[in-house]
Amino acid sequence: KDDLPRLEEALHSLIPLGPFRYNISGKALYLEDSLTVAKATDAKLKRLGLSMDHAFSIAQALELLQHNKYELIMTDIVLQDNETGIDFIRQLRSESRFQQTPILAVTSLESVNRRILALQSGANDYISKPVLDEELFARINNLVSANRLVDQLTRERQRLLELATKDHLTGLYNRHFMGEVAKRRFAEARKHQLPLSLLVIDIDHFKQVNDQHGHHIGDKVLKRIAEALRQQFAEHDCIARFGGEEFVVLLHQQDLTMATDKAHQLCQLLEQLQPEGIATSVSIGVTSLSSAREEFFDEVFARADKALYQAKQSGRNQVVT
Ligand code: GH3
Ligand code: MG
Ligand code: MG
Ligand code: MG
Ligand code: MG
Repeated sequence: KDDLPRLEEALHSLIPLGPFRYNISGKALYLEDSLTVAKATDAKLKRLGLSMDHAFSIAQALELLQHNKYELIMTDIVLQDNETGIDFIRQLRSESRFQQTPILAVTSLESVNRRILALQSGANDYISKPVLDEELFARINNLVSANRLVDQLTRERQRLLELATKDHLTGLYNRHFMGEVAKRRFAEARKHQLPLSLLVIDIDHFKQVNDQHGHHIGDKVLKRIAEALRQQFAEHDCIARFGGEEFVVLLHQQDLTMATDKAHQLCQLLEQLQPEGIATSVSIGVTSLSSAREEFFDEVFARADKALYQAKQSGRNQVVT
């Protein structure tokens, strides 16, 4: 410990270290059984722009983690009461919400094994005691920056996934994604001999809604109907907006009778709904996947669409199977 200032000095003379600016904010958690070390570290992290919470034990650290969001978790390895930072790291990594949190292990210089064990247990990096300030800052900066990049990419990926799979107006799945889901569900239904049904739902005389009330109100009606569909069907049933005022529902593990019942219920519900105070109705074509031979989505859809056409021909606001 007494050598630390001299070590820092030696480091500075070997490699000139200019003032390096880091852009870190937020909070760090430090599990450390020495109050002195914790206090000294707190002062260092403040210079980086990080505030620090200190825990003496794993239980205390986990308690703090329940109520706080940390940019970084630091852990000492040898703790009191036979606890180790290795246990702590393993515990964190076993929980999905801490999969990605940067963990920095603080190990003593001579304990090579513990350092390796810390990395093997899921620590992203380690730093040796006595801790050199500039090294600590650089390691923390790298860890936090990398994690922020991952966060940003995850959010961006999520946004792109939404754009690629969902209909912008209603938030329902789009036609393309329904095709993808159908492929998997069809294969699954065949493999396990399970029923699968399809509804094609088309709003009746929707052009008139636009003509009489304007496109903006038409959009609101579409959103309201989409919401009703979401409420009416189960999580497992894939609901998509297929075209302008046409929706398709893939009914998970439901045979033709069940699907037809659902379609009748939906027909009645939407007739009563009067979205935006406008009387609306739908026509529905229903079909089920054949268990006798392999079928593809396009032909099953075509069959339901044909039934829908008949429903329209027979006066709308009805179900044809
Ligand atoms: P039918 O009972 O035969 O289905 O009559 P319809 O008027 O509903 O059918 P048609 O295919 O003639 O017209 C569909 C209308 O849906 C035309 C179009 O203006 C409207 N539409 C399609 N997409 C949108 C949309 O995103 N927003 C709004 N407001 N209207 C849309
Ligand atoms: Mg210790
Ligand atoms: Mg039409
Ligand atoms: Mg229509
Ligand atoms: Mg239509």
